[in-house]
Amino acid sequence: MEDNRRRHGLWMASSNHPEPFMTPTITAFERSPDRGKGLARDMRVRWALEEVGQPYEVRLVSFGAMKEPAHRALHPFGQIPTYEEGELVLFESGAIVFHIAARHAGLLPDDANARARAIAWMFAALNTVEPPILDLQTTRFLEADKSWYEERLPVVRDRIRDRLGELSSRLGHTDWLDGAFSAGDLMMVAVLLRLKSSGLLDEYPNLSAYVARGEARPAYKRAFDAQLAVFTSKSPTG
Ligand code: GTB
Repeated sequence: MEDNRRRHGLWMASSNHPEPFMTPTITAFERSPDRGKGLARDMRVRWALEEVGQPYEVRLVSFGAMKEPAHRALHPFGQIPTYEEGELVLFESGAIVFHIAARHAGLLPDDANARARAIAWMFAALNTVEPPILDLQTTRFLEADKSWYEERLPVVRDRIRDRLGELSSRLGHTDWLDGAFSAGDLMMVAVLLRLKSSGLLDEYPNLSAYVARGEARPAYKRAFDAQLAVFTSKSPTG
């Protein structure tokens, strides 16, 4: 971590003793609709911060507050997560994770080509794998009362299977997508986790094992516990 910070000139210049980054603040749901399952997109940001060992603060926002001007100044679409670090304000979980990975050691390889490939996997997770998964969630939660729901559901599930099959073939018997664990794996696992309740992941044992490897990482567990604590401390039933 230290070498990477020096390379990017991010040590505090006035100090004899190098200081870490300014503590970033992220936003998360005050009451996540997933009831602490770690499926909201603050989870991937928390995980990245935990992987690189960067402490962070969390500001919880309600659905109402997300749409107020103060939050929209940080996030034009009135969503979470956001990321504030000094004067820098970011939105979009992909951009935030990339920023964290670029500024700290641990999530992107030093080799330039391997680094570019890890970034490509981040984009693949967000642009190629996540969209059909989001379609399934939209269909299940917002379209279940439509006359065509029963016909549409298998079509949407098959589109996900197409992507999972391709990803499964590429992963093969390896632990991670391209050598050592990277931000590409972090993003891919975060995206695939949203399929857990669908049963689709179980059809691809190597992908299930891949997701389990991600979940077994100590940094993932710390991030998961932190977001769960938000839910359990707020839940009327504890
Ligand atoms: N592309 C953006 C990013 O990657 O950061 C998408 C951000 C986004 O969709 N944020 C959601 C949000 O703020 C939270 S994560 N929604 C409120 C709104 O749009 O008004 C999406 C989410 C919500 C709920 C669950 N869940 O209950 O399981 C999972 C994921």
